[in-house]
Amino acid sequence: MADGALPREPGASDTPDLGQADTIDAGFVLDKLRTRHAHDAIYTRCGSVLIAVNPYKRMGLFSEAVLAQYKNAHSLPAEPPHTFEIASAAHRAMIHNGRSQAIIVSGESGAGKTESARHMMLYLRYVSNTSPELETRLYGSDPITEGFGCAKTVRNDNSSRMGKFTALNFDPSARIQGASLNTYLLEKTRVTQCGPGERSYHCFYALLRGASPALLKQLRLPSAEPSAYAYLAGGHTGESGGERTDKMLWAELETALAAQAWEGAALQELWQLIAGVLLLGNVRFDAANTDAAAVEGSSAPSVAGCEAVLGLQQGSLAKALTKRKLKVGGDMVEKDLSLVAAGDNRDALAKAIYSKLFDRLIVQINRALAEARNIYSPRATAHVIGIVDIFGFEIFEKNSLEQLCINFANEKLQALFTKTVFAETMRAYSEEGIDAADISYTDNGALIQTLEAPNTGLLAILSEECVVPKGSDEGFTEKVMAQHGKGGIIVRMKGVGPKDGFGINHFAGLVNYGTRAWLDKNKDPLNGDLVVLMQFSDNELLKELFTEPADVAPAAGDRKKFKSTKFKGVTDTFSAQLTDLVGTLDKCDLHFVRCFKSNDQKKPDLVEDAVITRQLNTSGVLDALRVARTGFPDRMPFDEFCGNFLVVPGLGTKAELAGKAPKDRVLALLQKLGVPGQKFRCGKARVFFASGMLEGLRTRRLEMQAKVAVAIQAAGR
Ligand code: AD9
Ligand code: MG
Repeated sequence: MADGALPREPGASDTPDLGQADTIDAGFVLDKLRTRHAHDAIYTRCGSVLIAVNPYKRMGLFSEAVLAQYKNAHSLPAEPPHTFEIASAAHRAMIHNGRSQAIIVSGESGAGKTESARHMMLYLRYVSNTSPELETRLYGSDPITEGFGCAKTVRNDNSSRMGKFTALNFDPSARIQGASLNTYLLEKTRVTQCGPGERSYHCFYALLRGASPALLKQLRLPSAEPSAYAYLAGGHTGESGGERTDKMLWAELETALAAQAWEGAALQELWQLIAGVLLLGNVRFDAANTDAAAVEGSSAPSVAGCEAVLGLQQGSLAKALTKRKLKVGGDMVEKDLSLVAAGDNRDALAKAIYSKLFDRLIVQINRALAEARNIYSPRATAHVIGIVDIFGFEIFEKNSLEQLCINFANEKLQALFTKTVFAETMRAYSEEGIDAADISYTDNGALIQTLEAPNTGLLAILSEECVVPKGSDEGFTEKVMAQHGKGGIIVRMKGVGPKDGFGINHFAGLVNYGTRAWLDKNKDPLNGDLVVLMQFSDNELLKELFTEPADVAPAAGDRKKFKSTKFKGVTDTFSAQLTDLVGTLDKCDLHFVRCFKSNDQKKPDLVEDAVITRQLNTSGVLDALRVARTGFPDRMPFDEFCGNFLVVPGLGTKAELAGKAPKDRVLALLQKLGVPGQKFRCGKARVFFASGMLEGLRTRRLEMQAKVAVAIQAAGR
């Protein structure tokens, strides 16, 4: 397709808006999406929701000509559905209604969320005359969030391993002023292990393949080969396979980091931390010493290198990894750690350094953005347009605490989704002059409460179990079942012991969660001795990362001290972030983009029905369509209804009803058909039917026509 061309619409009879269809079900939606995809129409409207099916090919849909087309459009639905249309709708609504707007983009990994968010950002930049400073500081920061927050997975060569909320600020005259960035739930485990075919974060490979041999030497890295580092060697060690090579990313990172004031010593310290993580991974412990861990002789260069780049005293790291200081009576004594505990210690430190560094990079981006804003537009922010690019619902064969957090986030966003769709439905009824005061819908509020209620919710039970003496994963599971096992939301998990997990009936379906290691995952423990060691580092950046009040749980033995300060587990932090996000979104007009994968092989021009059906359920689109049709789900324009039923013998002739207004004709026909008043409502141009009514009328029409045909045949014989 030529650059700048819009997607062809399949034909006049095809509506690009599923919300306008007479009746709706999964088969119907699947059919529509399949047909549209075959015509390269990758976007489909579904009321206020845009469904974007990943084409896995470049189609030239995002050129300047297309941007201009949406910017200049008089009315939006007249244009084919597009991510630009959603961005434009948000921008126009902000100007006309003076309200903040948010666009929630969700979908499975690899479905196209980040690409869609990027396209909408592109549109907002295009229409907002962004200052050059903001351009560099916001859009220029992309390589940083991608380099440090994205990785190759089996599903996506450039998978974002965190949720992201980007907010653009506008002043009272709708001039763009600045922006801010929030990230959620970075996947830490990837730092120390990546599965077959997957990679760790891009920045490691960019450093190894992009940096000069002199820099690698300064960073004490013995090789430029990813396979030389234990944390990378278990996964794919080649290029990510995406369009950008590691060398290209390195060049982009150099520019992007410089624009965020990462220069000179600060920049050097940053890369020292990344090198430190790689070197930590190469620290091995003597397998023979299971009770009293000791660093293996061959790892001495890695330990020394690590100490050098992390700015630690010689000999301090090996000791802190293998021993632990304990207070016995009034004295401090040193206790040997087991082989397993020392390994855990090393990995926990690597993860803590990396994730704290990531957070620091985001803080720095926000600082730079705030500076740009103060220079260019110091007026108060009046409105915000935010874009949420967040992990979609996950149902894997094995699900753990990570999936629960992700699915909890999706439940919260789904609640906003159904609330918005319902409000729109009510607005549509009111515009049609239909009394809908008695219509309500069921939402997922009970499930959200089951998860987040203070004291009794699943997350509160988890954090409590992290601090009680002898708390355990089994104890947690038992308590959850005792508290919630009878309500139908949390159920016994088939095939495992009653203390090993449970199922949760999410809006998207039943998900079975195994609860092994949940306490540890929630505590995310980092040995206090290591924290202190980092605080005494000569690497100023590292020192700063660890001097904030430790939000980590002390290991077993420190429980008393621990309980006195309020325990904040990983899920508590995430839950608080989520409450914040939902609070922000609640103040905005919401727009939704649901990204769908067309197939699981990342192939262009291929639609797999099962793949689409799976996402229809988990995306909540069908649920929303049901809510959109609450009360009177089926609808038909007056003319169409008359066209269908005036021809039915026995219901009166065209002549008899000819002089009447369309609405009166419909009312007369419905009376003749004997439809009770509570089963339909007449709007201004359409008649709305209660569930099943229209289908019943269609069947009756066919039966009546068949009867007459038989009678005519009999008479003719
Ligand atoms: V993840 O949850 O971060 O793993 P995303 O963000 O949903 O995932 P992403 O946007 O990264 O997926 O898209 C995955 C790949 O699909 C991209 O790298 C592109 O190769 C491809 N893609 C996605 N959207 C489009 C599109 N509109 N046009 C062409 C696309 N290719
Ligand atoms: Mg992404």
